[in-house]
Amino acid sequence: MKKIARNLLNFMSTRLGFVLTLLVVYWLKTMWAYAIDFNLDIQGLYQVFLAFINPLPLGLLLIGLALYFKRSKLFYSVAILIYLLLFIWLISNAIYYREFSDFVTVNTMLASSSVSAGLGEAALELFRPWDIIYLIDIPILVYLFYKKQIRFDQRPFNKRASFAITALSTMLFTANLFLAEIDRPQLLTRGFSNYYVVRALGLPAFLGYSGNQTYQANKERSKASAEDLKPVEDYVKSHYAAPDKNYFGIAKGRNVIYLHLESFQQFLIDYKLKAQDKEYEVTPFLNSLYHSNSTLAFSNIFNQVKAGKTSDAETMLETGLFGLNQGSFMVNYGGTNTQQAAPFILSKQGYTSAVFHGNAGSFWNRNTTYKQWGYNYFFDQSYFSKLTSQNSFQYGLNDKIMFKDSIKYLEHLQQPFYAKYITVSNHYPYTTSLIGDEIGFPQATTKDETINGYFATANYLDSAVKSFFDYLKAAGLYENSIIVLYGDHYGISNSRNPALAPLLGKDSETWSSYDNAMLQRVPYMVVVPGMNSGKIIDTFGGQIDILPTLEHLLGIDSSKYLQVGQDLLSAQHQQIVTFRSTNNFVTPKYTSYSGRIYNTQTGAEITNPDPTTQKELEDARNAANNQLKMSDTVQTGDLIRFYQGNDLGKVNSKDYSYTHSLKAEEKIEKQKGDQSTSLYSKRGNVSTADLFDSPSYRALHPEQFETTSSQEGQADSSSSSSSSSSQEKAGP
Ligand code: GP9
Ligand code: MN
Repeated sequence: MKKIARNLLNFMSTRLGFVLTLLVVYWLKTMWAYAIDFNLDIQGLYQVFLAFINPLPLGLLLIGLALYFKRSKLFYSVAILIYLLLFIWLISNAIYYREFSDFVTVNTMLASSSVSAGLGEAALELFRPWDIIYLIDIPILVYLFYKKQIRFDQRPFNKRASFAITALSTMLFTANLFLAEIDRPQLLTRGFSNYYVVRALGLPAFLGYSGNQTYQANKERSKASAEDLKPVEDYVKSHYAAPDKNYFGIAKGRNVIYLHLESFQQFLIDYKLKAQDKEYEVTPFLNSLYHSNSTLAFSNIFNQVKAGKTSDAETMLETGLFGLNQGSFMVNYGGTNTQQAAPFILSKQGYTSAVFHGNAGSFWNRNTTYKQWGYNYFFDQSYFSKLTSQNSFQYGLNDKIMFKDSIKYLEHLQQPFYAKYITVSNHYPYTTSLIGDEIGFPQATTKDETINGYFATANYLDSAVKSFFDYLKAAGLYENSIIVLYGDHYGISNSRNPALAPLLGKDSETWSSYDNAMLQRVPYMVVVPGMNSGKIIDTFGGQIDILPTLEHLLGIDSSKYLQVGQDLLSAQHQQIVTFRSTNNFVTPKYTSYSGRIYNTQTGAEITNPDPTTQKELEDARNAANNQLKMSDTVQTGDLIRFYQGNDLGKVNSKDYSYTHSLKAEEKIEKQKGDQSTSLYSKRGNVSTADLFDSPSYRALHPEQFETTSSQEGQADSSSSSSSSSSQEKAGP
């Protein structure tokens, strides 16, 4: 035993031995941080393996650089310095993570105020007794040197051997990258979430990744100037679609509740799945909303997302601008660009805003982007039930539980509020086995497992939405709210569509790009309780048009905002829907998709367009491409920072914090006293949490569900609610 220790100390007394010692200590500390401080959501052996090895390649590469130094003093100083830098980076992240549930990015460091917000005064409070583990190596190493148990090695390390170490670690890092890409394709280009990168590649690589992101964003940004705004302002002015008088302001002052329907495609609406010789209606509740005369339902709205998927949909709906051609806007610019987003615009009308989402707050960089958008609250996974294998999957908590858990926060929001629920259960891989009590809806029987599960998870989402509506009615929130539902993007990708074809009554063999384009339609429904003139509207439009539509419904003049969409209810709405890829678009007449042109009405391919058709196609193509171009100059140039065309002002992200949100809500209720408009206050400080998912409530309070003549406009949220006749009629 003694001999082994002696040998070990002798090895540590060589230069290579010293480098490897530091590497092993750094590795151990990283493992500790992964296990204790970070929530990396590591699943399966493969990810465990990746996390286990990832500190080593770059650790060796960096500490190994010291070996190039000949002089002993220099070698030891450089090795220790690099080691300390790695260590400081590790512990800074560990501490920062405790407050922000995210990693330190180069952006956060540059905007040092927000780092100090996390690491300044509060830093001391953030230390935990067991942090001693992070420091324990230092006295031990000092002691061993002091006692001459480890000696300084005066012999310079062979240059070629140093080079070999560099080459080896570079190779290991390349292998690490390769393995990471297998686990999560497009890990670095799509930038899903910071913790994905850390989990797969480690913290030093994350620093490089985040530095590159900042560099790329700043490159465009620094070239941009106020001049660049001119064409955008002209564009916005000339594309302004004036509101229809019949709709302008019909929801003024009401709560706005967005329900983000994950991966939900329009074809699910009214769809019946044939299984075991029976037909199963997949989404009965959403179908009832679709046909209700309280709903403005749209049948030709296309998703316009690209690699940013959910985050692209959010970007469009919140800011009226597109996501990027590459990667996610929220990830690359969301936390830094000046933006005039819906929550901020509505705050000027007295709205309080909140997001509810059952996944980690850092996914898609939401936690920083939402601050730039002016969201007052962000209730992420950390606010809800603890995740178990029964109640969640890799993208977070099951929707029903998220809805139920949200009530205790929702009821404390000051009204009117702008609240968004981002569901997740209907997300790839559509594994119903993970939705506990909801197993039962049949699987489809194609040869593609992904397609087979899609209907059951959509059915689960449908019933989750229904329980939420039941709650809204029971709690008296329904009448003075509008509920907007939208699908964010496809659930079944184009490559799987031929296998889906038979379920849609089509032939896999003749499935075309036209069919793919048509499947990009997603639901968009605005439920306006009390309104009786709801209908299904065939206007062609996209997600980019949803914000101006909402603004007009709420009676807000949208003309002064730099948004590139158009109110879908306006007579001036131009029906040219651009996909987030150049030259791909749909109009009621033409569909241009994947390099082919079709007649939108018949689906027939147009191979030899006559001159008139050619001209019309060119006009549509230019209009579509121009819309993207305008949006891109604003987004990549961060142009809103120069914009003087309205008096909205700028969000100060430092005004927002997403920790201790319930306390913050309660504090406002207290301050406002009798003036508090939260549901909780209005109901005499009684919680409505138990009204969720409780069918018995209906039996106890039949008077609240009786058909009464509907009242337009606002209803007092504290009085008993009454469902509008139209809604009742259409209800399932
Ligand atoms: C994750 C969820 C999914 O939080 O919003 O994002 P997606 O994979 O659909 O882009
Ligand atoms: Mn999504």
